[in-house]
Amino acid sequence: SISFTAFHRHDEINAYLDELAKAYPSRVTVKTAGKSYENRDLKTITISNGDGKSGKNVIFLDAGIHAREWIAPAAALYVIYQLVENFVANADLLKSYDWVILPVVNPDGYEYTHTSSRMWRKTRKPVSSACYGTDGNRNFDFHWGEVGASSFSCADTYKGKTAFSEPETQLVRDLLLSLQGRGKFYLTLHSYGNYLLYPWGWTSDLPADWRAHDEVAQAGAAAIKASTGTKYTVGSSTNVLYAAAGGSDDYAFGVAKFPVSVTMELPAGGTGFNPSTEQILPFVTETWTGIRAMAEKVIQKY
Ligand code: 0X9
Ligand code: ZN
Repeated sequence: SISFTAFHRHDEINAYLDELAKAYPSRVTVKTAGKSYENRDLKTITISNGDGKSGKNVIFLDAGIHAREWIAPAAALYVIYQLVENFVANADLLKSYDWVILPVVNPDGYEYTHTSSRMWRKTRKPVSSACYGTDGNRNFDFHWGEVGASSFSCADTYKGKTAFSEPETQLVRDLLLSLQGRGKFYLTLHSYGNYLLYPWGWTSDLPADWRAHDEVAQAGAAAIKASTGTKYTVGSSTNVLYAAAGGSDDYAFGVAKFPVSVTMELPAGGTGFNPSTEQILPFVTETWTGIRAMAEKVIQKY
């Protein structure tokens, strides 16, 4: 099992996934989908209800593309914990859908924030003699580099030498494309600021079907508001936050054709990227309430 009273290292997170695969072989499949630049295993966990039916619709959730946003992988672990270890209470979420979860997209950066530099954001592949790392959320090949992304390799929002220059973003791309058709909801967890964001991130224009996104995101915000009183701002990335192209959310919607694609910016807890360990459980519980409500809405719609 895993605790929600500490932030876990990448090895512990992977060990938890492997432990679940062993304990629940009929409902859990863990795969090493690829490797990070520094050769860490990028593991996905696929969760089903064990009825043996294949080809179900899929909810794909990831977290930790930005290294320092520690509450995001913690929230992904809580989703995994609920769907697997609290299966009976959540059986409705697995009846007609499977869930695929990648809890740490950028383990090299994540480990670096634990060992060396708490505020690191990017990947860890060297890009110039002076600087390391690309912003994974500026590296996807959809209107890549057009707005809100830096060409300067030392910048925190560096877009990368080319689109998909990073093994970690290539892996998310390949997962998204492999799920095309079955993938109905892409949810990517970040922090912080209490936002539920939907496309587009590259233009202030709204997608034709923005209402579907809005309905799902509003359901999440309303559920959280009702449970804890926490307020989330809902809207398109460009319109409620800022324009930034090359994000995974725009790619999932614009290229991999997930009908609903949402970026969830979790709370800060007054300490930015560094919530106290006492805040982990309340934050991830509240986040799960929102994710659950959004998933229910998606399942009802598609
Ligand atoms: O800037 C980002 O990548 C996200 N905010 S964060 O503070 N976690 O860095 C927001 C991304 C929203 N989506 C797009 N702009 N596509
Ligand atoms: Zn982020």
